[in-house]
Order: sequence, then C-alpha cells, then structure tokens
Amino acid sequence: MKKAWYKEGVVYQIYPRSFKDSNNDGIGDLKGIIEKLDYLKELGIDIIWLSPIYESPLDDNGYDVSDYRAILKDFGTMEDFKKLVKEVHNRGMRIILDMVINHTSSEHKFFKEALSDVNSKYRDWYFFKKGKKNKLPNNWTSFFGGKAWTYNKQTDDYYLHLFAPSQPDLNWENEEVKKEFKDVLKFWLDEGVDGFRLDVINILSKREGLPNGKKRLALTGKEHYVNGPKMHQILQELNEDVFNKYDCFTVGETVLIDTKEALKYTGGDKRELDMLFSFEHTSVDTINNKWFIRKFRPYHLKKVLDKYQETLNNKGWNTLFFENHDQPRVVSRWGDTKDYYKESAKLLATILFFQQGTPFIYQGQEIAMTNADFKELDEYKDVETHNIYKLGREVFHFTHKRMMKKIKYMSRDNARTPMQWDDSKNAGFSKGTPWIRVNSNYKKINVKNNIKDKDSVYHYYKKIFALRKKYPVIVYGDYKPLFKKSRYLYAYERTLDNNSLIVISNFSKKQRKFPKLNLDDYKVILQNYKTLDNNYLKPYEARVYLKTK
Ligand code: ISL
Ligand code: CA
Repeated sequence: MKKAWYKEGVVYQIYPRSFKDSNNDGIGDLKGIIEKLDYLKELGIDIIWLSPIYESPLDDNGYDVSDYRAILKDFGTMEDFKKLVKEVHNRGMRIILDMVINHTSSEHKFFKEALSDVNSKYRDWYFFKKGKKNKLPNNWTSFFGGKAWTYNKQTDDYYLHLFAPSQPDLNWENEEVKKEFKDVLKFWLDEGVDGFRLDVINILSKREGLPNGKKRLALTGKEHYVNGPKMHQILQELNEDVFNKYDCFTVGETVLIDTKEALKYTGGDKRELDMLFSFEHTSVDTINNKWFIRKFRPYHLKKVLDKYQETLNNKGWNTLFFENHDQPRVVSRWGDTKDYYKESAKLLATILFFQQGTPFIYQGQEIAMTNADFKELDEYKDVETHNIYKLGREVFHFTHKRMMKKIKYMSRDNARTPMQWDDSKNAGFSKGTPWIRVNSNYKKINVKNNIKDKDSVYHYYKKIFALRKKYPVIVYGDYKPLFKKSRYLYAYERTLDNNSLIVISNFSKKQRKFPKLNLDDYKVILQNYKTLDNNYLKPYEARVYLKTK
C-alpha cells in the first residue's frame, strides 16, 4: 500500500471557540491554541484540524462563512494565524483547516448582492427559484429540520439552503464558483496549511432541475444531491488544479454514504478524497434520523466498523473517529460513566485506534470528557438543537420532557462545552464568562489531573499514539475480524510482514470467559486493567497482543 504521512499521523480536532481563551473574553482563540501546542505535541499529535476560523456571523458557529480569506475577530488576526502555522511547523506538526464550500453565509457579500439585485451575476452562484402557485420550488427538507427553501421578497423567489436559512447552497455548476473556491483553497495552502477537512463535501452536486424527492421522515430530496451527478468530477478537478500541486491531504466529510461510495472516493484511479468521514457507525444508536434514538448495542457498532475495514482494507483509506464537534461524547454515549468510566473510555480507544486508518480525536476525548450537564434549553447554544426542539414541539407535538431527553443525548453542544484544563475557575479555559457553560465535573475531569494520574485515560491515549509510531503493523497491517458473530467480544487481527497484532476486548458489563485463541508467542503491549487473568475478561477489559518475528 502507498505510504503517506497523513496515514501515519494522528489528528486532533480543535473547536477554537471552546479550546483556550487567551484574553478572557469568554471565547477561545488562536493565541490560546498556540499556548497549548506543547501539550498536543507531548500527547503525540501530528496533525491539528481547526474547525472554521473565518469571518462569520456565527449562526452555525463558523460553518457559515462570510469572508473566506479573513480570520474571525473573536479568534484573532491574520498575524496570529501566521504565527500559529509557524509554531505548529516548528514542533514538527501539521495543520489543516475546515473548508465549507457547499454553502456560504447569507451575510457573504456574494449572497447579499444576489438577494438584492435580480441582474447580479451572483444569482447564478446560488439556487434561486420561483415557487409554483404559492408553493415552494420543491419538497426538499433541511439537515436541521424544516424546509430547505426561504422566500426573498426583493426578488420574489426562494433560495435553497440544505442547512439553516443563513447557509445558502452554492451552485457548483457555475464555473466562476469553482474558480473562486479553487483560489480560496490556494490562498490557505500558500499560507502554509497542510490540507483541509472538507465540510459536507459529497452534497455539492445537485441534480439538474432540482426535482422533487421521495417523501421521507427526514431529508426529503437527498437522492438528488447525495453523491450527486458531477460529484466525482468536481473532486478530480479540485485535485488536478489545486491539491496535487501541494504536499497536502484532504479528508471529506461525507454524509449518508456507504462503503461502495467510500471506496470510489478514496480508492479510485484518480485522486478524489484522501480519506473521508462516514457516519454509518455514529448512527447505530438511531433509527433513520439522529433524533430517533434507540438502545446502543456494541454488536451493531462492530458490524459497521468491520464492514468499512474489510471493504477499504488496502484499497481505500479509513478515518478512525468516534467524536467531533457534532457528536455526543463517546464515553457518555457508548461507555459506562457510572461504574466503568475509565475502563470503558479506554476500551473505546482500543477497539478503534488499532484499526486501519488515520485516527482522529476531538479535543477533550483524550481525558474522556463527558456530555454537557445542562438542565435548561437556554443553556444550549446550537442552532440545530433549537430548531429541533421547535420542530419536535410544534410539528410532532412531543412533550418538553421528551425533547429535552433527546437533546441531552444527542445535542451537538455535548461536545462544545469548554475544554477542561484544570480545577481552577471555568476549568482554566477562561477567566471571563465562557460563551457556553463549563461542565460542572471539571474539578475531577481535567487535563491536570489526567497528567498526574499515571493510570489515566490521557496516559492511555498517549501510549496508543506512541505504539502507532513504533509498530507499522498498526498503521498499514491487514485487518481481519475475529469472533465476528460474538455480541460482546470485539476482537481483530492485524498483520504485516511477519508481525501480528491482536486486539481482544469485552464490550460489556459482565465478566466473560477468555476466548479460545493461540497467543503463545505474543506479548501484551497494552491493557486497561492492572492484572490479567488467563481465563477471564473483566467488564470492558481490552488487551492488545503483539507477535514480532
Ligand atoms: O449533526 C450531524 C451529525 O450527527 C449532521 O447532520 C451534520 O449536520 C452534518 O454531518 C453536516 O455537518 C457539517 O456541516 C454543517 C455544520 O453545521 C456541521 O457542524 C458540520 O460538521 C453545516 O455546515
Ligand atoms: Ca478570547
């Protein structure tokens, strides 16, 4: 398999608003990130991914960009950014930016011009359409719930937004749109960034004429834009004209895809995406839509992850992730925060980060931060959370209690509470008032305590990252699931040359018999309990065995 630095590295996602506030205005910033670079280096991070830092009215916390070449004032200046890139590179790390090119903010000057002037060339940069007899142009619905069209009085027509009304979709059929965004990408590559995470990249190409979609509970219309007609072509073009000219990589955020598509994007003859995020495994505790939650079964997770490993194995390339700024905290979601907090957090790291692919962790995951402990709806800040609450109450007539339960489990704000650095005021995130409330468990769960405690989740993550550097079998080895049918055992083997690595774990609360496996020439290189029993696996026990020869 072709080797590459971005396959060997570990990526750490920073949500700048919530990472570290250097000037105590309650908002994390670039200088705050610079302060913490040594911490990231020490943890074993190779690549930093920043959620959007561009100018934005912040309706969707920066995923609504109003100037793609300017830094949001809350976060600092272009000088701060240049310094950040330099400091990252000085430490032998790399940095990638989040690029949102499916839509701009409605405050972007292109869109404002399109809204106010029927003759503006920018009208064709977006999707404006007349309604039919007081009806919307089509029946598509938005990712955040509700209709995907908003009326504009000045031009007496509607514009398309697959996310919030403040995020109008761009028309990628328009050659000038392509040119503009190729220039934006080059602008940042010339500033020294090492690649991009491409936001909702597989919905750029919409079917001509924007036909009605099949009616669904959620995302009516998706068959007309998910992996749309020109999608592969657009990506190939971006590579030829931009990415291939730099030593950089891309990770695509691809929604609603399957393994077949994932292979096309990452394993085709022509370069499209170097790797991608699929959300099939983060949907195993839901039905159809993230707000219809069902009981989590480890077996379902294993099945999906195995499928990706087996399909992409040595052909495409996987990302390995459980958390990001849109997902709940994994230890709250699939671990056991009550009785096996540390053990389950470590098990979750073990089963994932020894698979084939590039590991991505989200800030705070390395200290097993938990979901937000908000009680009131106003404590949540996320536009999606508030939309869904409204929709649930008004359209589905769900009770307040029922909606709050869903939000508590699934809200994106679970991941967006401030990073917990220490036990001082506001967890050491800021001396001012944080833009979103700090989790009240920060006196216990914080970086300082984790570093002090040799048995902490932090040290466990650090060990995993060090092992990945030491043994190429972890990065490039073949993947083979073991005990595939088992409902509680999560086990697999990786092989490369004469090396074999076996992960074996008990993803359940009960003690289990150790399975039949010949481990004669193997030694244990990682374990999440102090003592090992030859006959049993304890609750959430995970071990990694290695044979080299
Ligand atoms: O929240 C989700 C996953 O559980 C998704 O529906 C999410 O909205 C989708 O994956 C797209 O996410 C990306 O684009 C959005 C932005 O709000 C998200 O933060 C971003 O990750 C629009 O730009
Ligand atoms: Ca600040």
